[in-house]
Amino acid sequence: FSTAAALDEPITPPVLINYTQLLIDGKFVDSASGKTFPTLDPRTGEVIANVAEGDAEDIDRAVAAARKAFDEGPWPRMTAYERSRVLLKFADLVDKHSDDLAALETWNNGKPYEQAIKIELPGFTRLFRYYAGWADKIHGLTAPADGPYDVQILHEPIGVAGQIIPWNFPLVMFAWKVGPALATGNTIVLKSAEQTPLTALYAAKLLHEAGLPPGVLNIVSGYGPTAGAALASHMDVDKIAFTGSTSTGKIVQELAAKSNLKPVTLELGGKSPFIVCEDADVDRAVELAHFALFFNQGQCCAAGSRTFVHERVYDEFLEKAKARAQRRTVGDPFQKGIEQGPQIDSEQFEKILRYIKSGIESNATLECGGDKIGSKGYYIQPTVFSNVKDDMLIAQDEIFGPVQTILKFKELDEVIKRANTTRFGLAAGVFTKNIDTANTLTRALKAGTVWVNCYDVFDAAIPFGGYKMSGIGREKGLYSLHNYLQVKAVVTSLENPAW
Ligand code: TXE
Repeated sequence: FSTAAALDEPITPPVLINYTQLLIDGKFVDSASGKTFPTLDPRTGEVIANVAEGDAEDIDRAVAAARKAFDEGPWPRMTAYERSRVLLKFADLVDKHSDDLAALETWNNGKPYEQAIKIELPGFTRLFRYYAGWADKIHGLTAPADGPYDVQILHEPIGVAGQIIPWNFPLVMFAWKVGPALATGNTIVLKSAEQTPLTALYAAKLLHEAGLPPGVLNIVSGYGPTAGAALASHMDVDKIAFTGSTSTGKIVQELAAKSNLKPVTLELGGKSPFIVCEDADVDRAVELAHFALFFNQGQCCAAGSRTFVHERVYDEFLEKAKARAQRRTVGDPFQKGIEQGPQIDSEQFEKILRYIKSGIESNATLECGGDKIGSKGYYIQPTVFSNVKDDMLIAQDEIFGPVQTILKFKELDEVIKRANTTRFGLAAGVFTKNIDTANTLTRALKAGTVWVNCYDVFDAAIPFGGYKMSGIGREKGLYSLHNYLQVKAVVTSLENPAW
């Protein structure tokens, strides 16, 4: 991987930062307190911009704007076709600005520019186009009744949606939340992650250029315990959607319950198994397991972070997995051909190094990596542990970094049990040529997504979410529409009344 010397001279990002204020009621404004907070470059830890810091008072202003836009229109009263056209126009504008958005995403998050421009920007516009397609296809239902009644079941927008997103995929998370909420006619207050506030502001500006009326989408940058908590506990917010850690998800649900019982959807952490069966083509299994764990610096909720390998192929797999990790190109994410950039911030960086230490102390075998890279920023060596046991911390907790833990198994029943022995249930991977093995595993694994001979396939139409403590509800696809719709039954007597 790149040398530390190369990392000491970061490439100048090819983009300017134009939007750093809060976006409330269609206007960029300072925070009520006038406070700002620094947003950092993960390559160096240096400040790249100071951003308006929203807190409870700004959330109040944003919710008031969203409420007015919902109650007085025009957004919920525009035809669904008109709403759909705004979303389509927005997607076209994002295509035009995709270089800037990708550069900003890389600068603020540290992910490889090639990943941002080739995977995340196309995924972002695809998702908005998908939900633009749904906007005018949201039908109600009718139902039979035991009597002379006409029953209509209407699907109405829920109102003001609060949305709290994390830093690992700032634009993609924006799309998963904002796309379905707008398609169904809601208004929004979105709190971005404090580490990555920049692309949400840029994207929201483009949505306004595409014709979104003021107040429909408000963006409040700021911290979780202040701005985030104010949003989750707001009495005038009708729904809250959150993506982040399981511990913060619990807080959000509690705040929602203690305020106005707003419905909550949560997309939380994971410790997903990736199971390599005895019949696997080892080279392909190694490559896929590597991608499943190391993609996005290992900062994926769905990361295949427990690599279970059948004993018959274990030794060969281990040797090749180690060689693959050692070949991984780590360096300045703006450089071509780079697979891995820095971790998001010093907190995550330290947390990952602590888990690596814990793996060594618990007598897992450190096959490669295990240390930071360079003297600046948050780069970590691709790390592989073998001889990992189920009860080790590195096999139980979400590390959220480039640390692969490899575990050996013998029987299918045994691996099913071990794979499911976790408080999480977000995703799972299965690698086999045997259809019976695949069918057995896909039915037995307790996870919201099971990928067979593939991983991290995130199409707009495929629902995503977790079993157990990985979350509540599903995002993307048809399922996300229901998160933002109320159901109203209208029952009309068919009798000719006598009065
Ligand atoms: O998450 P938080 P953090 C996991 C991952 C990571 C760990 C901690 O394991 O190492 O979480 O990361 C907002 N009320 N994931 O600390 O705190 C916060 O401002 C309301 C998994 O960054 O969950 C941000 O916008 N909101 C994950 C968002 O919650 C609050 C992605 C996420 O931050 C709040 C990220 C509060 N009291 C981390 N406190 C995934 N599922 O993909 C914080 N927030």
